[in-house]
Amino acid sequence: MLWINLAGLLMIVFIVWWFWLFTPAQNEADGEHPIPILVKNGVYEPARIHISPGQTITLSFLRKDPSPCAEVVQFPDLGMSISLPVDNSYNVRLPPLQKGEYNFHCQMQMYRGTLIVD
Ligand SMILES: [Cu+2]
Repeated sequence: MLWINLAGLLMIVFIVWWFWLFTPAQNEADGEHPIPILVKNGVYEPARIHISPGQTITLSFLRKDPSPCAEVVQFPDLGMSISLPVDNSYNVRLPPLQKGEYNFHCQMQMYRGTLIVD
């Protein structure tokens, strides 16, 4: 009897998690949640990020590469240049963007990424 109650409880927990708690994690580009970007081994991960026009988006850069190459991330179209700390997430808030593609890269343009606003 206890078993059945326990199984039922687990089922409820699972359903709550699946329908209410799990869903927001999929909507990373909805403007509420920062989009994590890993800076490691010469690449931004992900390097192509889809976002919606007119939304205020936050990118959360986690720089794992201590080399000076990875230090600065530049958004030339937005006139932004940001120094990233090593091993600490750093949030970069972007202004609302119009449709189009916006490149971002390190100073030497070895790290490269693209924001796709569509
Ligand atoms: Cu570089």
